[in-house]
Amino acid sequence: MCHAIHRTCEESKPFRFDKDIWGWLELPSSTSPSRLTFRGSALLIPPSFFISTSLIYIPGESPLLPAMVPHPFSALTIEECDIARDVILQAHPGASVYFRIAQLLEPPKAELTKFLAAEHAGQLSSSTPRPARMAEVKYDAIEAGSKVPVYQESWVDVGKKERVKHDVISTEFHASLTFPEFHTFVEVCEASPMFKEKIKEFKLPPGFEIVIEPWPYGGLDDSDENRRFFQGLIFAADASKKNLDTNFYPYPLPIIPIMDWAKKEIIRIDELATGGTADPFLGKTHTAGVLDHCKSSEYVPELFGEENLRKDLKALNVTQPDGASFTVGEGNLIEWQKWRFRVSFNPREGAVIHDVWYDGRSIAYRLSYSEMTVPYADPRPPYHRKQAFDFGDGGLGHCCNNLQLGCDCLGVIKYLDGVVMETDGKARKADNVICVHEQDNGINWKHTNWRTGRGVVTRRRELVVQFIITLANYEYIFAYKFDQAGGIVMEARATGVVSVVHIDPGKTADWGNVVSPGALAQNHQHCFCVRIDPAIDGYNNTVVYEESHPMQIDAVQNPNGNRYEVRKTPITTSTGLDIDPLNGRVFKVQNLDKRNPISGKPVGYKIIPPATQKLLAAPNSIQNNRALFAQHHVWVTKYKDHELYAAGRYTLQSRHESGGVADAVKRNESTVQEDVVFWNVFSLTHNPRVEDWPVMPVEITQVSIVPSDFFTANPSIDVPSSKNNGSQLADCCPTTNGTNGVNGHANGVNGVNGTH
Ligand SMILES: [Cu+2]
Repeated sequence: MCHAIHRTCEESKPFRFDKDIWGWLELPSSTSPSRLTFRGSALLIPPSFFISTSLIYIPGESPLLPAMVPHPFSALTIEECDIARDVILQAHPGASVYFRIAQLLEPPKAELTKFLAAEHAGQLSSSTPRPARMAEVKYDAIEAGSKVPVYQESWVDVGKKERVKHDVISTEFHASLTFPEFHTFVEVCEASPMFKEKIKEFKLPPGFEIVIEPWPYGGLDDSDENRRFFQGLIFAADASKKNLDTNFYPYPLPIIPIMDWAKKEIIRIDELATGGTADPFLGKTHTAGVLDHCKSSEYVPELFGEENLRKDLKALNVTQPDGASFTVGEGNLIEWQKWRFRVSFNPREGAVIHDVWYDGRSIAYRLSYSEMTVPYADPRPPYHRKQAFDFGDGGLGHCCNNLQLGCDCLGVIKYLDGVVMETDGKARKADNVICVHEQDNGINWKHTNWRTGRGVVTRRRELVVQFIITLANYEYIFAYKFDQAGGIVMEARATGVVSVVHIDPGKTADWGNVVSPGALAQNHQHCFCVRIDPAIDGYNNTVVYEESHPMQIDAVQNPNGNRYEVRKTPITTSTGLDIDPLNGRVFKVQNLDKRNPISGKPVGYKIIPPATQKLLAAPNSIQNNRALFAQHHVWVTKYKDHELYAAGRYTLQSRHESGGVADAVKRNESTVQEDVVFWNVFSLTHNPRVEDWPVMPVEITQVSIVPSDFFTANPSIDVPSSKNNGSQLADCCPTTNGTNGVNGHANGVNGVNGTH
């Protein structure tokens, strides 16, 4: 039922616009023209206008339909994907088209920033120019009369239903892979007489069945023809357990079948050495009963044994009786505390954060996880080809988990959906690919006046925007965490099952660790790259690195030897740089045109890259050449539209990184008070532990982005220090004197006295 309204808004009181209400809204004339936030967009409106859930009508202007025009940052809708598909099909009449990826092509920044300026000034109106909604569509087309698929990419203006750009991509590059390609690989493998013959050489334990785990082929060898290949790691599963989730990874078989995609044929089966450090890199040392020494290790509770699960965990509930403190508006506009930003989802990068503001000041234009490569360090061929690019090779949109209420996050959670296009061009909603929730992360700030015992403490509340991907054996949990002190953390967690290969009984190998009998988890790295497109009080910024160096004793400058020198070096030209933890190197993105009124220094944000290793593969190795982005911890480039991917647009089967950050810095552009982009590469050198088996506990790596002379004081000083009424004394432990326990706080303060 609808409720018509004709009412007057009270000045400065928010008018909550509920579903099913429509009518004329009058605003006090003194406020004319007024600002109104409608579906996440700030609008400038006259005192009287017609409003409904999907429409604002201002007399004399054409009706504004914000609901039908997505925000320029919003991902493509299903309808827009359908239009893009239809335009592509019309452009290739009679062709067979195989769609790989369709996603929003973000508008040119110069155009979009004008729109954003109007949005933030509350001046959006129906006549504000909006950037065209553009789809970037990647597909193969087999034209009528041809049998050869040709990979191409098009830009489609969705509003005009027109293709505006079309490129046939050189066969030097390979299109990112799709899930159906993986399924085809499995089918071809299962049907292959060569594969069946090879499997017969193994004497599998009774009831065991073959499991094929498809992998990207990795970097092409010089001897490889530049064709599209797939490879697979082969395992065996104990089917007698009658549970599809039985863990097959403890049973690796020493073969890797290779499929030629064009022929849909297994063309070769690589036989894997199964020896230890002292054994040759090639040649067979295993016996026919290859799995005889392998042991089951289950993790799903029904196979692990419910009776084996620990029983002493009591409930820990996160309750938010008043609901969430954040709101999610139209166009995934998230407002929380003093933060305001948008979230979008695309199949290549997952969740992306746009247009980040704090307390009315801009911080960043765009934050994203740009790329990740996982090179394996087992020197025996063909393991140098075990190197996935988890963003570029496949696009992770299809690998994102459907997040589960009460499992992946606790508390009051908002889930956001994505849209992905299937290979037949059908767009579908990917449910719950992003979750947004608040969490408590211990103490934020505290001070106790030891003279009086009066302490003031505030909790560190964070807003988490998270997505999780499953890539065969591994899981990655990526999060953006916003805090109440103006800081952001970009966090990657690695979990899942470490990748294992077969090893003979009793042997060990320097390039890995035996994590289960017969299963060697190979050493590897996870090299991540985050892309930070800052906007510190505007888009023109400068990156400066700051180091703290010891100083010699000097009668004038350092008479007592306690002084140390803080050196600041601005990055004047696009370049790659490294961390230097021993000199405390931190990077600051500053706006040199704006000074902090307290310190007189430029306003800025400090980026603290984690102290991790760079890519370890040798210079000129194939692994290194295709991941040049991982040669430095930091890259500073000048912004260029659509330059988003650290290892370039095409990573699958690459021999050399092309169009990534290493190429971008070669433009030698000025980066002083320019629109700069900061890329941080960090890694997890993962020499597996037995404790990583059968599923590894998360390894966490974080990049901190914190204000540095941006504000005039601790921005979270206004966070209330309310006492949590849900907290209670533990009754877990026998106490000799309960009263002492209650006095614990005051006693602690007195204890400080004792140390002075
Ligand atoms: Cu790992």
